[in-house]
Amino acid sequence: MVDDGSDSLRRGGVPKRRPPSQFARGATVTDPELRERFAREWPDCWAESAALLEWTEPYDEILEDDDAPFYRWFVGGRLNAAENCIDRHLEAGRKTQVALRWEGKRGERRTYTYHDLHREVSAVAAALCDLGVGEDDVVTCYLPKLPELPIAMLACARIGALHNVVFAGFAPDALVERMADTDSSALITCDGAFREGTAVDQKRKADAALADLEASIPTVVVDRLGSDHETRLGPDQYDYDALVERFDGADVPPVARAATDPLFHIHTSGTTGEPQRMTHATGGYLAGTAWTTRTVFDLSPGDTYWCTADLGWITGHSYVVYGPLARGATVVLAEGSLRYPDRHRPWELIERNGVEVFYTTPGVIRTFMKWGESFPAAHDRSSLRLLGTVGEPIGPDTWEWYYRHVGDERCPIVDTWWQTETGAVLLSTLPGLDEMKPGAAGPPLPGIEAQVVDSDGRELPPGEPGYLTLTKPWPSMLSPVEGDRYWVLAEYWQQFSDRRADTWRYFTGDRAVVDEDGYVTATGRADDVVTVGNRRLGTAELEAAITAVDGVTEAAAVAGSADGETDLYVFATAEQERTDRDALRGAIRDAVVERIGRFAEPAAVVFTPELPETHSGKTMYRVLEGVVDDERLEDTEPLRNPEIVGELETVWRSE
Ligand code: 6R9
Repeated sequence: MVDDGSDSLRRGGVPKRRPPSQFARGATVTDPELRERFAREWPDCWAESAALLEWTEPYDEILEDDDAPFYRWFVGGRLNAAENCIDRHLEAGRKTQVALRWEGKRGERRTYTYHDLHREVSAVAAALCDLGVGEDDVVTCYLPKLPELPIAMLACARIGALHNVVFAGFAPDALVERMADTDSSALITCDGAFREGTAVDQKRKADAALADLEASIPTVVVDRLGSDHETRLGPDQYDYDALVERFDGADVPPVARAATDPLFHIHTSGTTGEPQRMTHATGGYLAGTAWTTRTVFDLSPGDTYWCTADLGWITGHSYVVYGPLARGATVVLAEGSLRYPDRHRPWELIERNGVEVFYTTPGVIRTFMKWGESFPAAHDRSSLRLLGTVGEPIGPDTWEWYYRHVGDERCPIVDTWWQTETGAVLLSTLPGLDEMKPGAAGPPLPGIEAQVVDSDGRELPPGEPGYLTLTKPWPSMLSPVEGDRYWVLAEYWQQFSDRRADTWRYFTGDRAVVDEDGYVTATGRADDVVTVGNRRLGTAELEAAITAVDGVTEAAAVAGSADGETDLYVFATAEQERTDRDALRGAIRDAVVERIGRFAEPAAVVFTPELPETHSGKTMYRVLEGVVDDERLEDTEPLRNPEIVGELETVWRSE
């Protein structure tokens, strides 16, 4: 049985849902003409996003396109991101409001008011200056989800240094690569972390990387493990708490940065190929994140908000730190796994903190689904007002479960499409205004223009899958440093632009389909391809054919050469009730043959409880390829669920 979800998609026939009226009545954005107005007044409309910030010097020009596609936003303006995220809230009477609520893995709780945040950020900023860090220097932050991480990021921003956050789970080699690539002049890390109860040595990894870098780099070490664990500090290594104590009360005036000055570097997710260095500019990035935090996440000053993303991912930058703090919200930060000490943790966190807006990935929601609805049902979730999802397509079933069992059908869901490169959400419904279509992210936000095109760059009609492109620049867009311009041009701008006509079109790297109402469904990366029998196949299409089979929840297709010849292998997860695996296998083969062709018939279909996923919720194909080719993957640290590797090897062997 093939459940043809894609046909209804083509017709735009997915059942729509109106925003729950209770939400719509109190929504921040209620102007039904917003899109039209932004289209009419583009690019001047973006002054509205800049108006959410405090400027040290006003800008002269909203958008300068002389050097397109290296657009410059809010030219002439000056501002400081940390001042916008902290100081101005103190002046606005929010000194004692909680800015950050942290919950540690061992049940610890720490609360920072905006005043506390100001004090500690200033102390760390003073310490960094004392260590020789100056404006435009780069500081790598290699920390897990501790309050010291957003504090370190904001301390950098305060003095006009760039932060470069590296996911704490990465191995020393990955850290070396990212530090060298950004020419980092300081490092902030910690002694260790607790993983499911046991202490893991973080500093050893940092030390290994530092030894490799062969340069003396001042290193600040946060004490996470406590007094039971002795940490030896080498030369040029400093204890974080001692520095904070020493510089407590320091007055560090925020450095007024040009709007076009860089705020940070971040590397794009390493699902495939080399990590790529991205850079965001201070003014446009902050305007874009603050604007979408208001319009998409409906956050107002004082609202309580929880996003499960790691801070090493762009989502953690834009929607844990900069957007919500620029809005003056209360941000919940939860260290560690959502299943530790037990599966009640996420719901307890929501209940205890009165979380109003919750933002996570389809991967996390699928995990919640597997655990069952009894977990959320056991807790008071009445504080929730809005739910969000990001990182990969969310299937209609997962969407419905989230809507019903987490949001009790009273909370709209924003399915937010965006990328490291875009800095902020670009496709999403406006939660108080737009109808929702489970499975489709939504129309472009006001001021954003998107088109799905064929390989020649011609716009495709609704229902026809193609490449997702953006035809107008936007404030939070990538702002590459001089040395990155060449590859950025080649990677994102070359493919679909008409340079002679000076019309620029940004290529997202995604495949997508748009429906008759202008709702876009991003279906997967265009570059996730497998080559079988000399044919390049998009994994997105293959997987869509497979997940359309009734009973199949997720699928990943990889090429491998288990038997000496290159073949296609499918890894799939099935609904729990479906025990008739052989019948399902048959249905999957039939679906692939029918939709793609006989040449693509998989050599094997392997069922697994979960697919290996990165921390940002993307299937990690390398792990599956390793299983098929019998190559042990050494570095499982980019994985959210490393325990699945052993399991995959077992199911693979028993095939
Ligand atoms: C924020 C983030 C970007 C890629 C993007 C796309 C996928 C993100 C999505 C989505 C479908 C959504 N993606 N949001 N696909 N629906 N709502 O994820 O950044 O790590 O750079 O990944 O993620 O493929 O191109 P990043």
